[in-house]
Amino acid sequence: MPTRKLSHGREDSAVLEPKKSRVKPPPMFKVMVLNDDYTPMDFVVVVLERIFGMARETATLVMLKVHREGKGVCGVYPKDVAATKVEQVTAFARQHQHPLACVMEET
Ligand code: TYC
Repeated sequence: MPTRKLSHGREDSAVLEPKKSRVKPPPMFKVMVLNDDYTPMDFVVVVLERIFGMARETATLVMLKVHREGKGVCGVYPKDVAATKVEQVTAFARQHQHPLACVMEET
């Protein structure tokens, strides 16, 4: 078994330093929806509830921020999860003939 560093040089100490991690945390990606002039506000709220698990009140606040500011973060995920969210939003929007755009960006 590899040895662990003691908090002070004495061999009989029972206190171990936390082990230094040798792996980087995975890169994370923000998933964002973009404003447009055609997607109904109610539809964006449903997307935020269904795909990002937001409560209606939070979803409404995020939708209004996107409407006013042009884009907004829906969540931050590892790459594969973020890519799936983008696909789900895009597929759901196209099924309903809305142009809603969703993109991901490394944090
Ligand atoms: N701007 C849209 C409207 O006025 C609403 C909207 C909000 C669309 C957020 C997209 O990501 C969006 N109907």
